[in-house]
Amino acid sequence: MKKYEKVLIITDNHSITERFVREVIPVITRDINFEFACSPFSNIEQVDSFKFRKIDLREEIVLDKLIKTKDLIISIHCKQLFPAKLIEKINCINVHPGYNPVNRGWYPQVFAIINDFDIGATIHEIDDKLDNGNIICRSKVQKYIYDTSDTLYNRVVEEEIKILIENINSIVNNTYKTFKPEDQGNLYLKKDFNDLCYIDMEQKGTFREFYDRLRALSHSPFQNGYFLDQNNEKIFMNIEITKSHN
Ligand code: 0FX
Repeated sequence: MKKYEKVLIITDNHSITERFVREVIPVITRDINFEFACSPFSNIEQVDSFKFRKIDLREEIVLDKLIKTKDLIISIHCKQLFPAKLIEKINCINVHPGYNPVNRGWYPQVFAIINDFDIGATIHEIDDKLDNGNIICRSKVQKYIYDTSDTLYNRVVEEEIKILIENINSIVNNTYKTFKPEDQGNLYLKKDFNDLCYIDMEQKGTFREFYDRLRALSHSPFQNGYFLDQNNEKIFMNIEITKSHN
């Protein structure tokens, strides 16, 4: 198997990429020519010595150049879809903040809280469906009754870094093994999250359902969950949860 030499990291997440540069690249046991890119709408310009160029994966000319010049593309929370032409020609790998196939799609920890799903992190090959390709590795994290979206998300990100460190050499050396996801799992999109944010004050349910909804939507500094007041103005809600230490 040919080892990968010309690797593109494409991302829209500054803090995880910073950790990739500081914690993951140093464990790689040979020199790799990394290039970094982000989406046209991203504001990442540089992490350490790596300058980012903006890449629009909808442009044919961009795809043709990538196909000629790269042999591996790693998406670290890249918000663009990978076109068929690209994934047919180059091995593309995705780092996903969810445990596939249980948590495919948008903001996995939010839907894990709402549905009481398992949650974790996955590295997988990219195929023509969202977060669906063959799995290189995945790992679960604990989910607690006192988690909000952000405490759970932070735990998932730690797991992503951990599995990246454990698997990066087999990925760049092309010695990794994969397995197929067991089933289609669950897929949530950005629209599902936006729908969840509107809280209908007349909705009936249990206190537990409301508690889960509010903690799933509480992620500092964001304002997610809201209801509409008599003037149709949005009133945002966040929950603060404190666990006693006795
Ligand atoms: O980069 P990322 O952590 O991940 C998202 C998707 O969840 C993931 O499935 C996809 N592969 C990736 C490309 O994009 O998302 P983020 O940095 O925009 O947000 C991180 C967390 O912050 C998110 O899980 C929930 C929270 N958040 C974010 C925004 C922008 C909110 O609660 N509300 C928001 O408006």
